Amino acid sequence: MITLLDYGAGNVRSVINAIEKLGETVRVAQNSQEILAAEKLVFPGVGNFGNMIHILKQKQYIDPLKTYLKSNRPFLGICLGLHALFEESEEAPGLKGLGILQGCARRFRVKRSVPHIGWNGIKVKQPSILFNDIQGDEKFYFVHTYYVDPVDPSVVLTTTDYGLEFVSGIQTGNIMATQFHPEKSGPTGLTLLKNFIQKDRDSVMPVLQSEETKLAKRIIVCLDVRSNDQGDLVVTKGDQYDVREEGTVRNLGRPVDLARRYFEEGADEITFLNITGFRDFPLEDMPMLKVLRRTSKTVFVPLTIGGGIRDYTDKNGRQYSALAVAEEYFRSGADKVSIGSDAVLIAEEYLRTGEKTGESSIEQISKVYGNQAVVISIDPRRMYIHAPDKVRHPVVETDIPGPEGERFCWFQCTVQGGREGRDLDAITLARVCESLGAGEILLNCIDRDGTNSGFDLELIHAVKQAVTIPVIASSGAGCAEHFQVVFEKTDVESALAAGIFHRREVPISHVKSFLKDKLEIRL
Ligand code: 1PR
Repeated sequence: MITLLDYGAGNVRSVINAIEKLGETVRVAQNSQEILAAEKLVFPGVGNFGNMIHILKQKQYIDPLKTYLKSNRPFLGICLGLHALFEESEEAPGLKGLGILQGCARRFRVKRSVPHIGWNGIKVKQPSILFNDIQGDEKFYFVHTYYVDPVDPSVVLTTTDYGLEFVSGIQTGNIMATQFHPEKSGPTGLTLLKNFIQKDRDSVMPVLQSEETKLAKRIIVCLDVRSNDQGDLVVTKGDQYDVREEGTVRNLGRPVDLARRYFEEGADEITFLNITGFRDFPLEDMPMLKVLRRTSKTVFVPLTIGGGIRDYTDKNGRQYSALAVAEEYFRSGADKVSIGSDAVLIAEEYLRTGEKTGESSIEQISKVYGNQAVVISIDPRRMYIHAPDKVRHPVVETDIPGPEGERFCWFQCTVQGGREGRDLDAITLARVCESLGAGEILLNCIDRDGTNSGFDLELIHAVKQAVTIPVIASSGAGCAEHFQVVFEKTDVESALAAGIFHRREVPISHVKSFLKDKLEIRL
């Protein structure tokens, strides 16, 4: 029996699902007595250090946790569950951690995109039960802005390179903790978790040792989901956002089945976009939540969900906050939420007033769940102009002239699935959202969506240059070469596609085998 500490934030469902898949039962600790009585304790933390410590204090979990840890019973901390062991964190100055280990969590100050999101390797520094059946050259899924800096080097279990060599795992006695998420690290992560769960494992070193670890470029599959005319939730796919063919919604399969297929085929991440979320309120759309719950039982890579994340008043006048919607998505198995239409309205308001209110969905969700949990999905469209001074938006000189030979364009933001264009451009939107606390940009492109003609490199380059958070290039992938080009020409961290995978035109394995000698990827 594994006892799991759920302090109420982030996606603990995936950890429960992963442990249950390995045949072990999980009891979620409901009070301090259950922490004290645990035989093996897992502490998965996602979100913000300050928020976590406040809740641990409120629930009076601090002392029982310290008592448990001092008794040297088996403990596995994940992500914030690692940071919690230290004295403090730069994420919440002045607040004390558990202080079991001396040192603190520091913010990445590197010439790379932050948060550090994606699949990276480990360099193992001491033997551990966790490494049975681990070769040493595998990649694990990371998503964080802060890393721990222990005073005592003998507690370091693993390190990882990302602009600097940081501590990605610690071990002292039976206390183990990782910065990466084993429950999101595919089969390798499950092996590591199994080693923690099983009895009588030997402490071993992996056979291979990496010299330097590298972050892999991620290949993401996107499932655009909506109800078809019969009311069934289906994966659909549009051409330039038009998902109907001869009047009916295209049906490319069932969301849960397709997500499992993509996990098995090696997708690094899966995104669900509830594309009619702008008009149907997600908390009334229980099928979508069910999809997420069922998917997270079989898919052990990160799941992002978008659609309808905004404040909402139902027909009875009851008000729901965007934070409540996001909370439900996280509870159902999402690791990140993506905000589309609401982000545009938030940015417009911010640009009008110049004020950060702390009330917007972006600010509220990132404050509780951390920046890395908030993705901004942008749906831009090219607006051609003859001269750069014709608009007040950032303009690019384009190699793809407009219908009247225009040589300049700006990238107009749209809302409601491309139905309405706004007086705001994608570059400014990305910048504003980053400043409000977003952790990643999902950059679609209406002109390229479903065309198989390759990514819009000019758009992607312009947005990537404007922000320091990771960018996901999306829309237009038609072959494996398109991924190579977008990675090499724009330096984005990940690329997303839908149509070529749904229609089985190009398998994920082909994209990866094509890229493997050219770029760092996860095989
Ligand atoms: O505005 O917060 O409710 O979120 C709605 C979400 O639904 C947004 O993220 C928006 O991008 C998405 N969406 C709305 N309508 C559509 C549509 O297609 N009619 N889908 C839509 C956006 C674009 C990509 C697509 C790539 C790759 N889909 O996600 O998967 O373009 O396609 P490809 O590889 O086949 O070219 P809110």
